[in-house]
Amino acid sequence: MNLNIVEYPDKKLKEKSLKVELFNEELHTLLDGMYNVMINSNGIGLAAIQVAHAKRVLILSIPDEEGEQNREDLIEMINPLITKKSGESVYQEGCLSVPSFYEDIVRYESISVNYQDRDGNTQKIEADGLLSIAIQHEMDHLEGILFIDRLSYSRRKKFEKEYKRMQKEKKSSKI
Ligand code: Y12
Ligand code: CO
Repeated sequence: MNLNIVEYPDKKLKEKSLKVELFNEELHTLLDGMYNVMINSNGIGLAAIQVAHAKRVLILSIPDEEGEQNREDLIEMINPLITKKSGESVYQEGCLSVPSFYEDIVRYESISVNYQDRDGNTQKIEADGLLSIAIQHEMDHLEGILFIDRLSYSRRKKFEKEYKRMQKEKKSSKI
């Protein structure tokens, strides 16, 4: 499967993703393709809409204590739903769809999530720390929300200016 990362300001990223009903080979091919794209791009999380598939699918590969991303630790979430949330934490987030930009975002500290795995089995996870933040970031993508949508008016204005400048520089360096 040939997958490419969709980058802001592409309107595709604003789409609300649809519930997955079929846990078939097509879904497994998408999940495997997403894993390759995420790892090759140095990412730790990716939602299907970031590779132009509007499905409620996300993957997470949180580095271990040695900073290694192990395939066995990969979490695949289909149709995730937050059932419990508490506390507050701030983390400097980044997103493969908004390259080279990082900002502090407030999220819930701890969450419980019900989801389905690639075979349609129901799973439950309790998360805090980086995993909790990453799940919330990726679940936002399923609603068409980017982390930059959570910035204050003034920080968002600053971002738009910087991002436009960076895109111009990128374009001119390609010529
Ligand atoms: C905490 C906060 C946000 C998440 C969501 C997942 N985000 C990522 O995986 C972001 C990855 C990323 C990778 C980049 O590439 C390199 O570092 C080489 C990057 O830099 C550029 O695009 C130049 C930006 C973001 C999970 C947990
Ligand atoms: Co993202």
